[in-house]
Amino acid sequence: MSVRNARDGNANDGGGLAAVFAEVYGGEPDGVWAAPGRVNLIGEHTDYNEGFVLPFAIDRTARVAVRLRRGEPGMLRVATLQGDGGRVDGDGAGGIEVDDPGTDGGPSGRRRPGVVEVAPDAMEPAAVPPWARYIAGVVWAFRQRGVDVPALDVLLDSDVPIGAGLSSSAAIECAVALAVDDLTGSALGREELVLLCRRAENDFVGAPTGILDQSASLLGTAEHALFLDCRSRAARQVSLPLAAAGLSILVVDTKVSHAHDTGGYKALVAACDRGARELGVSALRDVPASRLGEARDVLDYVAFHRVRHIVTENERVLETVRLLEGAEADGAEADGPEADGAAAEARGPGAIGELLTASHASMRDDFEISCAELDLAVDAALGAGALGARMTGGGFGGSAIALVRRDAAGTVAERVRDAFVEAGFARPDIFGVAPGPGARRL
Ligand code: GAF
Repeated sequence: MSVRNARDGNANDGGGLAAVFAEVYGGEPDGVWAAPGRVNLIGEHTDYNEGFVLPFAIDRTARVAVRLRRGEPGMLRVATLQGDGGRVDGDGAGGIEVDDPGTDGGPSGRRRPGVVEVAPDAMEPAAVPPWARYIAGVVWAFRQRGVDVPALDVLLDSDVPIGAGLSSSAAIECAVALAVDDLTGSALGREELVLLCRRAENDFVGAPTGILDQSASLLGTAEHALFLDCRSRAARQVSLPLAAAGLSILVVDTKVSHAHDTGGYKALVAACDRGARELGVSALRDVPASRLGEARDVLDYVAFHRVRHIVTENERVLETVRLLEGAEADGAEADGPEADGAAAEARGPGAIGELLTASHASMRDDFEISCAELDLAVDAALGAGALGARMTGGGFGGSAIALVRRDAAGTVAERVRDAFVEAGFARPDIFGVAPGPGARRL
């Protein structure tokens, strides 16, 4: 049995999107920009605790065709090829005007998506349908920063699955941010765009998230994971030569969907803040493992367990980086599939499996953000020979990842699917991902 690649059957190149843009808005876009989703290899919920993360950009992207209508006041028009995004239900429309979607399709033969119009003085979350908030929020954040963004037409498409814990929303934000940065000449630079997108997500969408997702999407590079210190924002590319090591990473999208602007994520942030306050530090990053005994004595049950996850997870990230960089330092020995044996598995990607699995246990037991489907995905993958497995992303659903030997990928996927059928769960979507390039103009 084979495992399909992430891009099979759903890629939409820039030219295709530009052609649909012309049908929808009339006229060519100024360009098409793409930004990837991410898999977080390890380092979960450490970002807003000023700790360490190690995500990689995946080979699935959100793409936006964009045109500035220079000289026109700042009306934003947005449309999407995803789902029924262009259509909003009666009372959700607020101050938005929604075109009737065409039914005949244009030369592309596809149904023309509806266009949502957002007047500059109606630029607030309640006036924008949920899918469009990530676009409007970025435009709003540019304007808040004093960048003069004129009227703008945007057409979105994406093959990052929504609600799967792979940062479909950050991918949209980053694609739009790069487009607006390029077209307005604001030249903020990628590090600033990370912060701007986070602001859009925190203050416009209303999700109190950290900088993990936007950093992976904007700063990621092919064949590498991004080691990021979320306090100093120092970033380093760490080689992740999966194919050369004879390895793959499988994503198991459980189809249990999650959202971070709802209560669960906010409660976690609040518990971490409480833990930090009661331990007298500005962020949990500053709690060493040697203080966990004391933390157990002074904190309530919930705060202690959240703190313990953050403290141990930061250590696991550092150890993962050590193992990956140790292999890099070994140099030539890591070259080629021939190096798969004992040496490659003592260091390098083949050596990080146990850390991934320990991270999952910590999220399940201390952070309490797993669910039956994620636990089953992890257990079934490990039972089928995966080197390590963990849930990835914010939790409460979404995806698990499994580090597997390439030649065992099909078997692992099949065993996970069988386990889901046996448990009576919905059929998961299972696919391979590779570390791909960060956001770019197509
Ligand atoms: C979500 C958030 F958006 C990130 O900032 C991060 O906190 C992650 O959950 C958990 O590691 O993806």
